[in-house]
Amino acid sequence: MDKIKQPYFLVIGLGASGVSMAKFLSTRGKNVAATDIDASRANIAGELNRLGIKTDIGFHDQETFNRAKLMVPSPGIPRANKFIRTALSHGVGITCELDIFARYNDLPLIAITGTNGKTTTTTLIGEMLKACGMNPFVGGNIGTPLVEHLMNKGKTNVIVAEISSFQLDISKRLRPDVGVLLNISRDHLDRYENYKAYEKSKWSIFKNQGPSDKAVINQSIKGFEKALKKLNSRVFSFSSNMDTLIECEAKVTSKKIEIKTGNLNHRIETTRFSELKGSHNHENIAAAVLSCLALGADINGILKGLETFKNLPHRMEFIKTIKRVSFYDDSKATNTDAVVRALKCFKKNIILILGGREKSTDFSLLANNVKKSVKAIIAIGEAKKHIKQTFEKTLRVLEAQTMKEAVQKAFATAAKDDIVLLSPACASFDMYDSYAQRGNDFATHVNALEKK
Ligand code: UMA
Repeated sequence: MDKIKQPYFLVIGLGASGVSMAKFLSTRGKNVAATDIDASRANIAGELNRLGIKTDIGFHDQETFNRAKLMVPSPGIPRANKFIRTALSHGVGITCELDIFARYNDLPLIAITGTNGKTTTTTLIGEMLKACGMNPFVGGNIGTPLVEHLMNKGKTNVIVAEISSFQLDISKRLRPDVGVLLNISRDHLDRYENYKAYEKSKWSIFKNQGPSDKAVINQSIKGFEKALKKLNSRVFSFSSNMDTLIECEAKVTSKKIEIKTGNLNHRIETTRFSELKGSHNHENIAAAVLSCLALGADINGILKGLETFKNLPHRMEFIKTIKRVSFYDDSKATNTDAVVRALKCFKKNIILILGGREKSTDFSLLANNVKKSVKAIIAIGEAKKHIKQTFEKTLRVLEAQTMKEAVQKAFATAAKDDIVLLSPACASFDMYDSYAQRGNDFATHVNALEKK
């Protein structure tokens, strides 16, 4: 890299998050350098160079790291990365998108985290606030980096942000007006030292909150009681368990959600919302309603937003029924807990397409639910062998090299009224660029079955 003006910010990784960050810092008059280890990101370098941003593409140079004032790694790049670690040992500072956003943002912020259901809940909150007449910016881990809002504020009057544990890991300053923790279960164990470290990262969403802030929390999360003692914010809790530590503001049962807070006493009949199936989705609704109420929104507007909500693609998305076999795309289920939730939506007769890239995944966590409702497993991707070893003694496990083969084998195995469910419990990156591409490929091959 040519000589860079000192002092400079070093943006590490030029995916969605890094590109927006480099541009944002540059618009704020900062000296910026950026680097991405992937040579194919060269296409983005030209645009950044024209903004005066120096780039190292296709490699990382330790000197560029060591001479920076502050490093801003993308969420997918851990602090344990060797270039980052070495620079830290040379006294270089580190910050992240959340802290930079927190520094410049002056709007109310609802921040949603949890292992599963983040995107659905974030989107639902956005729809509810719109129905209440507000102008939310909906971004973060869901796809649009938060700093995009800072570059184009428009008429936005509230921020609704999906936040991942990766984003929380380095953050020191994030202080959401409403923080939301939906659930915690085993995920990303390839990145964290252990499960406890992952849990800690999730709970840290509340760490800077004060008495004027609100914390919307699922009481069923292990550690709730301990956390309650440490929280400074006002808690709005929800739960599907009837036996709770403190009175819930939202009680979730199989058919309804009872909301009780202040003078409000309202019952939501969940059977009316077929787009959001399963108790996990009812918890997402409860969290979304409480978050909007915590922000001061009106219940009638909130309910209007719920009425018109359409489920997101690749989350228990019904594709079609062919010869009485129904196909569902749940490609977004990238951990075992999400698969358990999906399996619970059907009573039995499931042909499950499972596999992809593991994240230190323990497939045996699926054993009880697989036993109850799965007839056969079609194993795909890098995890094929591990899946076969885990389940072959209990049920039929077939391996498939491609999604086409998986869909064809699942259909050949299915009888009338069976369900073929893609719910992989793994990341997609061994075969695809994203879970969405994986889900689309599944749907393409399902649609092709009819033409045979
Ligand atoms: N890279 C390096 N050096 C390395 C490793 C990677 O330069 O040592 C580069 C890669 O070549 C690539 C870039 O870093 O070009 C990727 O950065 P990234 O993984 O942070 O991905 P982004 O495209 O910036 O997307 C990130 C989030 N990705 C992750 O957290 C892994 C996106 O969440 C998010 O939507 C986006 O920022 C906008 O905020 C995705 C995700 O999978 C959906 N999140 C995880 C999840 O939901 O489970 C946490």
